[in-house]
Amino acid sequence: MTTVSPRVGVVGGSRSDFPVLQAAVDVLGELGVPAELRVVSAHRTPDHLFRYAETAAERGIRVIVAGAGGAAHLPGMLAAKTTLPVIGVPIPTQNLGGLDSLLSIVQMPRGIPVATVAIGNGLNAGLLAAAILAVSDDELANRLAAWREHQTSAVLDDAASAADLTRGPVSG
Ligand code: RP5
Repeated sequence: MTTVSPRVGVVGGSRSDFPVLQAAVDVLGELGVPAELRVVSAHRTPDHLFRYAETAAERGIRVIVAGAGGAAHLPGMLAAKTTLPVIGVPIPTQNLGGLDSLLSIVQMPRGIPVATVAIGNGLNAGLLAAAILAVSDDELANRLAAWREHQTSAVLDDAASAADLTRGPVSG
């Protein structure tokens, strides 16, 4: 049996982050990009975080998507330990709606960048990871362009249906 090495490492601070992060894994799957989904916690498993970051590139990982909620240090700490691009996903939180996660992730100090998507937007994290890989992968770039075209058609179809509804039933 041959196993395909993941090119994108999708990690969350807790399994409770997985519903948001699954959207990244799913769209990467649609685009034919192998991805893994793991728990890596900055606070509960800090040594594991260091190991993950230090070994990611040699395992074939090219981009890391990291979701965390609240005191969301996971994306920043991963970025501090690897030069692979890191995309942070602010996870929605119960008391502060994920604004806490967003501000924790987006306010990185100079020298250690983390790309940050909108609160709860795992889909965009997956698409951005694919776009980064597509820079050096023409076939993936074509699949990404097709994905975008399909999205555009779906939006136009919806708009056409909505226009039909506002016109009401055809008489005569
Ligand atoms: C963060 O704490 C995780 O990223 C998660 O979003 C949040 C809550 O974790 P659980 O209490 O659900 O495990 O580290």
